[in-house]
Amino acid sequence: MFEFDVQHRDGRARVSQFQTPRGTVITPMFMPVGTQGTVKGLSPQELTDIHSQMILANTYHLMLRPGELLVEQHGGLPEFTGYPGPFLTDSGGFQVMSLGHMRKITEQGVVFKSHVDGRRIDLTPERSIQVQEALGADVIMAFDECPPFPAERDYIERSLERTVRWLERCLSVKSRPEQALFAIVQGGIHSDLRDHSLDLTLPFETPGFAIGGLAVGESKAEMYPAVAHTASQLPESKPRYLMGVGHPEDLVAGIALGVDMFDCVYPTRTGRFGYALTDDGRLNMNSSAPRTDLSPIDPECDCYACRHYSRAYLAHLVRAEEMLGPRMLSLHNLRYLHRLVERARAQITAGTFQFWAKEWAHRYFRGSL
Ligand code: PRF
Ligand code: ZN
Repeated sequence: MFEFDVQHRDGRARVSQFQTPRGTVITPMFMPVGTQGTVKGLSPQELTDIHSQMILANTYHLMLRPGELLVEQHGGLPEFTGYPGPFLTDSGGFQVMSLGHMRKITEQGVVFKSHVDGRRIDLTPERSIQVQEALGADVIMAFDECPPFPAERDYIERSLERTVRWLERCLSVKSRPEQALFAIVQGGIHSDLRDHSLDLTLPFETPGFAIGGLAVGESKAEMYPAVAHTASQLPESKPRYLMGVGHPEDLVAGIALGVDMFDCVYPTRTGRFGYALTDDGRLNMNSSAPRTDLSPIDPECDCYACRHYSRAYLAHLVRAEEMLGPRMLSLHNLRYLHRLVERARAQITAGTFQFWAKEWAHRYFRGSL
């Protein structure tokens, strides 16, 4: 279980297989975000059709509503949601900090007021694992703290040390061998603090490691070196997950640096806002050009929207605020990212990834951006 086999390498990029109880996934992969146990607007059948492999769900949201015990009574997330494949759950700390009210962090954990009904909630490493075990995902995440950006160096250091103590507490209560717990490396954009986090975290030898604390407001010129520095010190033989990252160019850059797993709300959120991802950049469906364009969003794309609808029809749906519009743009954007990682895997396998990545970026940034 949780065997991770690297099958091809090209520079630092790699193609691997990762075995989970609900099926083998191929990396690099992009995980759609299903915060509330649903990828906004899309059915499980649609996710399967676009070759989603693993869905991310959130401890924070599901413990507040409908409550993890209800999900457990159904037999876990796949049974509750109808999506039969692998799931990963995030541990909740990051969501508390970005969404919770009146939150307070102590050594014990995080206390906050529920955004649903104002109840006082205590989230600790132990409670996060208890909830994640009830939700029943294949991969669960350690309870960590992701400091805001910018934050004092001193604070980031004390916080990453506490995150390691929390990791220890997570591991000591974890009881289900059929779930893999990934540790999370923190340290902001400081390479020495990343080293410190790595030194303290790697000895736990968890079945996978995440790079947390990035994509929180720093520039890409600050984020990419932090990813490179961290990824290069993670074990070759375990999956590497860059949390909350996301944009097409970040996937290509992250894969080049040896990252295997990504998640982000970007494709679905930008779709709901009326944007379509293409190799020529992000297309604004509210702009004038698509209104009269009878071609599909992307003639190369095999998603339902590209096979059945013109840009003009989709632009009409968006303007008329018909719900099929955001649904189809979300579907297309997710398929775009899945196709992007599929193309990256093919290029890594052929040993042509670096060349392809440069060409891809050249076209993407010459386009509508
Ligand atoms: N920690 C956790 N979840 C996360 C992050 C993190 O640092 C990020 C950082 N971008 C996104 N999601 N637990
Ligand atoms: Zn499409």
